[in-house]
Amino acid sequence: MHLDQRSTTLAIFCKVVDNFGDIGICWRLARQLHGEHGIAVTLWVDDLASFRRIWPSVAIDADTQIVDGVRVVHWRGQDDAFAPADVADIVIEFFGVDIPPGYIAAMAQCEPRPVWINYEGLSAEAWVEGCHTLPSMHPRLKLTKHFFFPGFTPQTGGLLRERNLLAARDRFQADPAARAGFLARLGVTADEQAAPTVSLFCYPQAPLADLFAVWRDGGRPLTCLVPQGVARAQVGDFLGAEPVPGAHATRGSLSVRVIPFLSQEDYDRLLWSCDLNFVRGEDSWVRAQWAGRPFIWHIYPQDENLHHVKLRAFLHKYAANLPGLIDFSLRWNGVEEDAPTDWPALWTSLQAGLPAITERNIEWQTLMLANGDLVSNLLDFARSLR
Ligand code: TRH
Repeated sequence: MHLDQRSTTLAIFCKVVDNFGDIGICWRLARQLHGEHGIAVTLWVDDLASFRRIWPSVAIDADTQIVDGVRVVHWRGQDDAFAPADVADIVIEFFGVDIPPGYIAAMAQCEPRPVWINYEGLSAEAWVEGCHTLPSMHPRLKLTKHFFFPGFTPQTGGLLRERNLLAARDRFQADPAARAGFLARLGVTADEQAAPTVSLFCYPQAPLADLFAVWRDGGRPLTCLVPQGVARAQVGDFLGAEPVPGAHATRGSLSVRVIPFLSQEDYDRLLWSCDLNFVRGEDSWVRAQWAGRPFIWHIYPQDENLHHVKLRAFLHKYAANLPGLIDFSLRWNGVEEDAPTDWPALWTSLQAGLPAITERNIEWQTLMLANGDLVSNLLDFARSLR
């Protein structure tokens, strides 16, 4: 049976491990599958409160709800029973979460079997290409799961990108009034808007106090916009106040303002509005690449510094000829801390490299566009299995 677009059903199982990346990516995936491909999507989420942070129209007490055409089910546990009729044509387990055993048992009774995909994390490491689309047989049941990896090359699933994203970005960035109105809506004053503006989204252990000191003593005004909840302790220390939306302070050349934690769509507008974006994890990292502005990536920390390998792999591919960006990124991520970090020198070198980084972003986007968008690639792969 071919996966006819009009009748295809798809289920995504998402557990919010910590932070917002899991639900951020799954929600983006679900919206695009439904909105651009007409697929009937059911998104199973365990933590509706986190979901609501990035999409305010989500009800946190509903067992089932329709949000933007996507059926959202509150995933409460592993004990539910399912019939084959409950099983979708395509089943996606995000980051290898354990799908309810009853659902898997029902999958094994379906004829034809559903396409079962383990959606993996994004990495620039070379081994990803060899694992992308690999099959894995279920130990007991007649079921096969396939690994699907986002990535930066044609031998991977590519990057998530909505069909209208770049056109919407270009319209916004070509319209100073759109930026002014958007930032004003967040409480950013005209003076703050007039200075070079940085958005900050990082993990709490970022060396933020050091960077704030460089910006404070830099001699040229700089505005830093921080969504609520980001690096709360260090931002609070700088402000000398609770880092709640609207809290702000200017010390020396640096103005820091806490803005509300934004919807996913407004977060894109923030990235499009700023001259430099500090991003983290996976989804905001990809959004920064599509925003076309220079960005610094704070990678999700892993044990035994495994994330350092992943960071270097990306920097090697993206920033090979941008030494100022590499040096700054490594130190921002706590790599190569053998000698004391000269933050003023790192910031000066990064700033000097911004024109070359902007050039590289244009080239990088062309390369990424050539890989196709992840959702189309995923559907093509799923159809190839049926
Ligand atoms: O929140 P994160 O650190 O999520 C992490 C990473 O995804 C990591 O890879 C994963 O292993 C871990 O979760 C479990 O960073 P990320 O991936 O950028 O996800 C944040 C989401 O929140 C993203 O979709 C952007 C969105 N966001 C908003 O919607 N509004 C905001 O104001 C901000 C700052 C982010």
